Amino acid sequence: MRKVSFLLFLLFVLKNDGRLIRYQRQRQHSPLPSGKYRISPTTGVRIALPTPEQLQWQSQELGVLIHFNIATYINNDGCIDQIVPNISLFNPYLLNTDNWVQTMLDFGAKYAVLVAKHACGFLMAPSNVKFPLNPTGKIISYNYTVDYSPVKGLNILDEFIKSCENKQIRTGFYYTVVTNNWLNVESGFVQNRTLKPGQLNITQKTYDNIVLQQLRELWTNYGTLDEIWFDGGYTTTLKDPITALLAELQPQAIAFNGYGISPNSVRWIGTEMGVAPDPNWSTGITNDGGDPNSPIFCPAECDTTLQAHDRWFWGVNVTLRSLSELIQVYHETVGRNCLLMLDLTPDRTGLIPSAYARRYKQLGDFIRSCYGTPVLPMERLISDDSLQYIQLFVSSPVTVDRSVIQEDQTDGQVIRAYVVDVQLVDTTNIHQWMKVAQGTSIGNKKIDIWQVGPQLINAVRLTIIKTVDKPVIKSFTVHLCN
Ligand SMILES: *[C@@H]1O[C@H](CO)[C@@H](O)[C@H](O)[C@H]1NC(C)=O
Ligand SMILES: *[C@@H]1O[C@H](CO)[C@@H](O)[C@H](O)[C@H]1NC(C)=O
Ligand SMILES: *[C@@H]1O[C@H](CO)[C@@H](O)[C@H](O)[C@H]1NC(C)=O
Ligand SMILES: *[C@@H]1O[C@H](CO)[C@@H](O)[C@H](O)[C@H]1NC(C)=O
Ligand SMILES: *[C@@H]1O[C@H](CO)[C@@H](O)[C@H](O)[C@H]1NC(C)=O
Ligand SMILES: CC(=O)N[C@H]1CO[C@H](CO)[C@@H](O)[C@@H]1O
Repeated sequence: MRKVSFLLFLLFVLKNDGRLIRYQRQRQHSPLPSGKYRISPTTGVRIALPTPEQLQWQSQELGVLIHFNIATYINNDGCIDQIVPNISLFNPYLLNTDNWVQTMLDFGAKYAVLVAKHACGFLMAPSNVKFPLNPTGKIISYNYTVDYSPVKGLNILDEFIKSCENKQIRTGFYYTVVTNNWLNVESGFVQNRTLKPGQLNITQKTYDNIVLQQLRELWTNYGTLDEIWFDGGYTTTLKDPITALLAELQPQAIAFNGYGISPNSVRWIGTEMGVAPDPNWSTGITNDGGDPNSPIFCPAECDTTLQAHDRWFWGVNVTLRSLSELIQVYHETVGRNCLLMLDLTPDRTGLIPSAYARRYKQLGDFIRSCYGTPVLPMERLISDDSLQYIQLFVSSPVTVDRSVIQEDQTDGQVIRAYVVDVQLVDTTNIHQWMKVAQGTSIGNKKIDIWQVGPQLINAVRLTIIKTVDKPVIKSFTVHLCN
């Protein structure tokens, strides 16, 4: 009991009823336009401010990127080498988007982005776009679409959106602007090389018009989109028109690779392995761990595969990554302030193979059982200056092996360094704390699995040791996981 009174002497008690700390600062919603920064009143440094959309997006933590397209029907992961698969191959005769959504729920995904068009050029939606061939000028329809395939009439994008909306999963589309094998386009440009079977000859201007018209169709016909993927970006010629189209049709959408075209941009972490660097900041625009001093809020997304060897489309006889590897991926992405966007691959029937569905559920079950319910303290204490958070378990000590910290980033990410230490149950000296974790970036979430292993403790303490403004901790919890 002496330990408790010592702590109470030092600290200001906020809540002792076992509920979360209520430390909601009264904040006026930022009058600044989005994509801006503020000047810290305490240190004078620039602090990048998120848009409400970016904050909401970051809090989702888990999503899926659905690779399903004509490349599902060939043994080449994404039509590498200018391949144009025969349209009659596309035949998902059992397609059921509710089946996809069940897997998303089992995993815990809050959002789903569907590949509407990948490198092959095949569009999974009907399209009214027409364009002239080079050099004849003959006008043809963009007919490399689902409407000219064996499942003509099936509106996969509509079904996907409806199934997701039924379960409150947010939605978006992926449309590669820079590659289109059918139209002989690579790196954003129509190539001058001998056409391969199935390829057409068009001009660059025709191609740019096709992209803008199809983006308009995708961004008009399927309601409000939450995330739009610009894989590989866009050419400088298309930058301004795409910016204008986004502002006109889907201004709220998060734009992956979208710095410069949308205030709601997020960045790629730089690898497809499912590992974020530590530290990983919510700010900065480079494809790595970011930059705490950047005045641009642009958090990172970590996309990676369930199938082994970086395989994105469903493949014959492909092995899946093990559960333990995927758990590590979770810790090295979500646990390092990155969103984990796991690939989801319906097979050639249009369903998620059952072995795949089981692996997603195993990962979801792990996340729910490990992190779903924290070990609740008897008391939570917070220092006046918000630099220390303590949880007390004194009358019933607990064994825990990890801590999870979340920073409230409404006014920007401000914490620059922290330490977590514990008071062991057999501690005799009340000043004696043992360090179990330390780090720099927190952001949306930082998970620290303690190197020292499980510990039987009376108290755990988070100390913010460096910050550029008064910190606001959204949550600080401890857990015990197998
Ligand atoms: C595509 O496949 C269909 C059905 O097998 C075939 O009839 C057609 O000739 C093929 N088209 C091309 C261009 O190879
Ligand atoms: C698409 O249009 C071109 C040009 O008219 C034609 O050669 C091709 O057969 C059409 N493809 C399909 C699948 O209808
Ligand atoms: C395309 O390649 C051909 C053959 O190499 C060449 O004669 C022609 O000048 C090239 N056209 C352009 C626009 O580069
Ligand atoms: C496309 O047509 C133009 C005009 O005839 C020609 O110069 C060019 O070489 C053709 N491109 C390809 C890849 O065949
Ligand atoms: C897949 O595995 C089966 C059984 O081992 C084998 O017969 C088949 O050839 C494999 N297919 C491919 C594309 O690797
Ligand atoms: C500020 C900082 O720590 N930046 C690091 C972010 O991550 C990249 C990639 O690992 C590092 O190169 C940076 O130094």
